[in-house]
Amino acid sequence: MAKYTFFHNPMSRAQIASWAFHEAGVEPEIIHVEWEDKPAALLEANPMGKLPTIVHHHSDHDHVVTETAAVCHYLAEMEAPDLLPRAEEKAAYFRWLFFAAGPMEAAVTNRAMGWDVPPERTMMMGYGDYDRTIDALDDWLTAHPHVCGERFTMADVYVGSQVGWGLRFETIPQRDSFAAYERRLAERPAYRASMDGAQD
Ligand SMILES: N[C@@H](CCC(=O)N[C@@H](CS)C(=O)NCC(=O)O)C(=O)O
Repeated sequence: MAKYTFFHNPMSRAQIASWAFHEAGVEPEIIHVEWEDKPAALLEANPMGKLPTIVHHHSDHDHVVTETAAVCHYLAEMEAPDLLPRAEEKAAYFRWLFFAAGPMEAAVTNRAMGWDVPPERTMMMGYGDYDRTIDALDDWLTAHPHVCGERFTMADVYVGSQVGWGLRFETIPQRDSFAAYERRLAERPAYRASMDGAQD
C-alpha cells in the first residue's frame, strides 16, 4: 500500500500538490476525481470535497491534510527535510507561504470575480487592495530569486504555482520578476515531471 492517497484532478490546485509530491520524491496512490462524481472516500476525508486532499497512512492510523499550502509544507516536513527552511530562511518561508495562501489568493480571486475593495474599506481587508498585494510580491521577487533567497524550498512550489497559474490565466499582471521566477521554476525536473503526469 502506498504511504499516501492523493485525490487529484489535473485541472485544479491538486496539480500544485502533484508537483510537491514529485519534489518530495514520493509516489502516492492517485485517485482521479471527476467533479460530478466525487468518490465517497474523498467526501469522507474532506466533507468539502475539495482538491487537493491527501491521506497519509501512518503506522496504524491515517492523517488527512487539505489546503494546498498545508499539503506542500506537510510533505516537506514528513518526506523532504532539505526543502524545509533553514533557521535563517524561516521568516521569509512562512511569511510568503501564508501571504500567497491568504492575502494573495483572496486578492486574486476577488478580482477574477469582478470585485474590488472600495478605497475607503482597504484598511479592514487583509490584503488591503489588489495592487498593493501584487506590488508586495513583485518587490520581493525582484530582489530574491526564490522565496527564501538563493535556495529553492517547498514554499516556492506554492508561491510559484500561484504566480504561474496567475500569469497563465491572466489573473495577475505581467511583471518581469514574475516571468523570471516562473522560468526558473519551470526548469526543475520535478516540476516538469508533474506537468507530464498532468497531460496523461
Ligand atoms: N483552500 C483550498 C481550495 C481548494 C479548491 O478550491 N479546490 C478546487 C479546485 S482548484 C475544488 O476542489 N473545487 C471543487 C469543488 O469545490 O467542488 C486549497 O487551497 O487547497
